[in-house]
Amino acid sequence: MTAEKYYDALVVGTGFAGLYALYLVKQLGLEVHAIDYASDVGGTWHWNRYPGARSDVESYVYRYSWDREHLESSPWPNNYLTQPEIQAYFQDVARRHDLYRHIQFRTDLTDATWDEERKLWVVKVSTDEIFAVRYLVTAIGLLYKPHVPDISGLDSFRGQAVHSSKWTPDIEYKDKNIAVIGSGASGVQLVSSLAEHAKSLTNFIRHAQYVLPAALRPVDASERKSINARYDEIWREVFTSAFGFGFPEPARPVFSVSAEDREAIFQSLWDQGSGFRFLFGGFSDIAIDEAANKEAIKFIHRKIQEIVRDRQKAEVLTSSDWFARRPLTDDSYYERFNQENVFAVDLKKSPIKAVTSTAIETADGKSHPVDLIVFATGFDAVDGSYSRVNIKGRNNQILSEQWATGPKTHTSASTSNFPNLLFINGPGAPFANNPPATEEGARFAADLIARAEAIRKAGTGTGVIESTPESENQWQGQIEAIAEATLFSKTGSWFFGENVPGKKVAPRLYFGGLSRYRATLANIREEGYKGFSFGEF
Ligand code: NA7
Repeated sequence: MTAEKYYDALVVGTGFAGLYALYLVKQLGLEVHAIDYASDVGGTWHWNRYPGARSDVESYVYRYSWDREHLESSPWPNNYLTQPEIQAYFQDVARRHDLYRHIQFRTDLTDATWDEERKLWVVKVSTDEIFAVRYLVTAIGLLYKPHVPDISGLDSFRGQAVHSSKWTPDIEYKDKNIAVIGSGASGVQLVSSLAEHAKSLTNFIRHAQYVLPAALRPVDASERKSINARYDEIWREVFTSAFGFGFPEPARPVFSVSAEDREAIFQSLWDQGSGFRFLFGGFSDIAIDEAANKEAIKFIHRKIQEIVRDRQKAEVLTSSDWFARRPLTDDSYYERFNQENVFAVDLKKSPIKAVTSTAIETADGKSHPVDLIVFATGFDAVDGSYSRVNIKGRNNQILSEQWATGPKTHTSASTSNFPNLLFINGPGAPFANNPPATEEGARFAADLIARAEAIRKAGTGTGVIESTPESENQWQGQIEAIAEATLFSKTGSWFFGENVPGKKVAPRLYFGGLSRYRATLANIREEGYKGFSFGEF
């Protein structure tokens, strides 16, 4: 039998959330170990390495806020970071803070069982090792488990088929007939980059989206210097804003200004770039008010008409949904459809019927010859990252069964029946710029552990962290009420689990904003960690 290896804490995942959690738990003086199925740090940014993969949050706030020296010195040449640049940043962070020696790569979490008697998690991993740990800190990503639709005949396809998050550098795409299925953040970037080299590229689109320009540009030394000088102010603004993207979020409703001013503001947002900025950086009510949303839609539709010359392609690219999904950002997606070898297929009109050995056949009788199929079809998101693992809590409760009617957590940190199991950036996390949002979650998890350790060491309790079902219902109630007040709830997406057939439809993220989330956590701390218990005697 394999001997158990004991650690005070095990951190699972080494993306933004896990790497910082590892850093913080290490600082508590605990014996901490981390595992990651990947071969290096980076989380999402390790896996999503398709051509054109790039962050759509500006470089100066797409990073950690807490290492001032690194913040000011780590290189970023453009206003948006590419996947290789982000991966290099993670590697640098891990090296600077001596984190690598705690991380075991190529190791997947498969099972975790709570041992009530010993008050430990017994964790099994893909290497057949067994860990016994007091705290199980999971930072396993919002978007990890690929969603690949079940398409008839796919097995017979003789070309290459790959999900966007499984792209490898050896995949040949130059001079190939390429199909990109999906038009979310990944699909849009893939179309934009692959079309440059493809023999032909066809984007199969079920719901067209709204793609705003990035306005990608170099950042020179003087701009960088002025950003460095303002970092305190920048992070203060980030952490006290609703979405944390580094731009102001005016309180001005769309119809509080004249039509002429509105047009000028939309144009300025368009020129500055970023889908997030367009949604949140000009007006306060685009994501919540139908009439306001329609004004934004009108503007974007007009841009599509202006850019895309072929009327039929433009029609396929024109969404009839609310502009209230995750906003998309890309400089050349729409332009690509002016290439004669780039096509757009409307899957609502002509669904995919089957894949043959050499083509994708659609219901309108057309056969689209294809050598490479890229499934940019998204993920079994949020709780999907957990349902692939067998997690058994108190009284043999299975986590995926407890969450079958939709996941519930107390402020995204923990869930009842699963003592000392902590989530960072899991269900109930704030919808916001990811690095600062995960920083909040990681700091809170570390604070919970510090509190539990203090109680345990003082002998006033077991130090077993648990949230109450009441506190979870309250948090989920807030999540639902806020989501319901937004147009996000009126457009299907992974935010609600609607992208995966059979998945319980329920809001999975907190749309109340980063600053409110931060304030909630601060109040909980001040009120003696209200809603959590620590096994006090
Ligand atoms: P998304 O945003 O979930 O997009 C997935 C896309 O794939 C979207 O266009 C879907 O169409 C499409 N899709 C999903 N299933 C199918 C089937 N069965 N047939 C055709 N098309 C399908 O995933 P991404 O990887 O682009 O982005 C995920 C996140 O990563 C993103 O939010 C960023 O935060 C980074 P639909 O719109 O559902 O009709």
